[in-house]
Amino acid sequence: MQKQVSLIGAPTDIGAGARGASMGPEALRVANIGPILESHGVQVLDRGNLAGPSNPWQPPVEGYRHLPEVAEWNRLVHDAVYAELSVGRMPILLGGDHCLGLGSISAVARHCRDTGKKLRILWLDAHADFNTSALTPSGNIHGMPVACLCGHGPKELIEIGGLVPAISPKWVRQIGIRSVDAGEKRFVHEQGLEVFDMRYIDEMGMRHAMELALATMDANTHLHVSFDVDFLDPDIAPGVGTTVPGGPTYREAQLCMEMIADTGLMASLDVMELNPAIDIRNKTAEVAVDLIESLFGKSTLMRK
Ligand code: Z70
Ligand code: MN
Ligand code: MN
Ligand code: MN
Repeated sequence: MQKQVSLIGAPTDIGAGARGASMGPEALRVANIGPILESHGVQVLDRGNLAGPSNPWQPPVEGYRHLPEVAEWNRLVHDAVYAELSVGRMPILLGGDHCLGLGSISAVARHCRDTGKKLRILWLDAHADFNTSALTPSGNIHGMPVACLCGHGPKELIEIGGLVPAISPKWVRQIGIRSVDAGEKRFVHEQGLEVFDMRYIDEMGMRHAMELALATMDANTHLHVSFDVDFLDPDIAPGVGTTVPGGPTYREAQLCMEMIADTGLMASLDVMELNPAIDIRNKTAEVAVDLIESLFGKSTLMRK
């Protein structure tokens, strides 16, 4: 059956440390995400943009910047993502900053509970996003969604999908990590997240990292991909709020996406942290869409 995809725009930078990710959804549309997916035989419905609170750009309060607004945006994302999954469509969340991974994945986790699916999450990112209010150096909630999903965070964030915790750290595989705060690093180890950091990828190769990251999946797995565009090396993806040098090259990132596509298990996707205010002629949006094509099975002429 034809894959049925729904695009959900979440135009906000409410959890970020720089303004501009609010323009991400439109930049992805300008880079032709819809028509390009259709050219790969996918049926695409663009649900338009969610309308949440504006960004008051205030300093953190008790370790969180904009907590009420972050909670409201995540409730909207949760409801929209859950609704698409409930009617058998594949949601693609167009971010928006990565704090919204919380709303998206809590909806996916709820859907997996409803349907008896095994959830696996690939977190493609330069950052572990595993801070808490006690550990965070910034108060920016886009540095906290994975911890919140695992039950470590404020009530209004951890309860969004109904069940606390929404996920187990054992379901997460992080790829491309290269910027983790000191306290956050200890917490990642303590909680037992599986991390394929850049050191690992440099030594063992993207292929081996992905083979392990995808190893425990089977036909009953719902694979969620949370793609923070700052996963990519800044050479190919300068248009993000926080560039971190030493990320995957174009070729490594393509292989990563192709190996995910080969599983045939991806059932939901986030595309986050694209920041057109910092980009060069929409280059980063275009590379993101190019990689998303590979996630949907674009492959070279040499392979069938
Ligand atoms: C740092 C913090 C961060 C981007 C996540 C950075 C967090 N660990 N930055 N995504 N772009 O402030 O928590
Ligand atoms: Mn389903
Ligand atoms: Mn992130
Ligand atoms: Mn990041």
